[in-house]
Amino acid sequence: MIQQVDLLLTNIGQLLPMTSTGPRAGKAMQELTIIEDGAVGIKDGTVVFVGTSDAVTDIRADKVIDCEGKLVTPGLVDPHTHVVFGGSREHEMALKQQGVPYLEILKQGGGILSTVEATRKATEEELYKKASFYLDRMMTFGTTTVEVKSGYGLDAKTEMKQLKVAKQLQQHHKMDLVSTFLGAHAIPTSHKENPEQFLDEMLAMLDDIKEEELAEFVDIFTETGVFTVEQSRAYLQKAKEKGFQLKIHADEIDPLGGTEMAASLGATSADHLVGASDEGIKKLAESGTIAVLLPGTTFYLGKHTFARAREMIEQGVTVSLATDFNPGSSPTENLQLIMTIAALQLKMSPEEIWNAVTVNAAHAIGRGDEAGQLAVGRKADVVIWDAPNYLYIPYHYGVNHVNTVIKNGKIVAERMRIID
Ligand code: IZC
Ligand code: ZN
Repeated sequence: MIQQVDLLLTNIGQLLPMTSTGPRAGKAMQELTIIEDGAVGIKDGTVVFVGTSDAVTDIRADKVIDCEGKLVTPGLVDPHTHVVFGGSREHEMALKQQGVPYLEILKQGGGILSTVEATRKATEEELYKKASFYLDRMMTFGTTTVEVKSGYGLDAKTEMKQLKVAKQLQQHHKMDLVSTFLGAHAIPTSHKENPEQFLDEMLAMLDDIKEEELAEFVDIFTETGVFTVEQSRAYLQKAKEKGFQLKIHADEIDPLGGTEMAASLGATSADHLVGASDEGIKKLAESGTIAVLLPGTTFYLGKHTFARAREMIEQGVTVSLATDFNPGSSPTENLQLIMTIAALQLKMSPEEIWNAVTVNAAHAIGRGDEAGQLAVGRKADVVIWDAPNYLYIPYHYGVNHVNTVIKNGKIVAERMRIID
């Protein structure tokens, strides 16, 4: 029987379907199926065929793309970003060069708090336009699903403004977004002496956030000078009771034990984990809490000690990777660059890296059934890369290897062109 499709990709050099029944943990992260001389058929925004080119004789297509031996993968998933914010922090680079630590800049009212000031001043329209620009750029780099956090308001009004902008982006931007409430991102100057009261104010927002469907996850920055493990545990426990899934900024700078706490609360993910203890790693493996590693942040903070990805994988942890795109510690939309840093500094293999930015990243944001895999019946989020094989993306670094991005079956980005 002849099958009619809207779009057919043929002559794919290496096709990575990334199909997996669940997240890939530990040694299973090394698994990678490669279809050579592959083809993908798309109809009504959905994948209807994945296989080899010689099997497509009875498929008719409105449009055919000859992939000329290129690599084709699912759209990338970026499971940790702070895309909605006002202003920027380029002035902090000189402070960093002078050796002023990230947490010291924050303590002096800069860092996150300076972004809070700019975000409070910005209108909803301004925030929407700015975030939309960054999301467009992410898409041109091959990302088709993104998690986005609030946390630059630190008061009910501005947190709501950020969450509403995220919801509007969810509804109108081509990117798929998953929203996280990070009201507990820093202690605002007004509550310096009373962080617990501040956390209560943030908790008081949860019913409205739930009712208006403004966030699926609740996150907290557990760090020296920000929130303690005890405060974080009590806060997250209450969020969990209200039906939210949990994420935690854990052990990013100082090893406080946020990793163990994340695992014991059954968090969906624990993120950063540079200072995670042996015990913390063991607990992640046991609980299935996904480790979202952000090596671009470690690199950008000028640190030399990276998260212990090798130990995590050897112990059976499910590892994912994200940009942590934010105006302070990781101003980049480029997940391909993070893949290179993961190879060089986390010593992750190319196979582990591809699992980390597709199937595992999707599971880290509760989208395991939707994103991160190219399979019949799933939405057609596909990237054609200007690369002959999957090893090539982490290898040739700092540039954009995207040839074509397809989102829900439609071409939404094409490679940079020189205009004569
Ligand atoms: O704006 O600095 N680490 N939060 C926790 C951040 C980095 C974002 C920022
Ligand atoms: Zn973050």
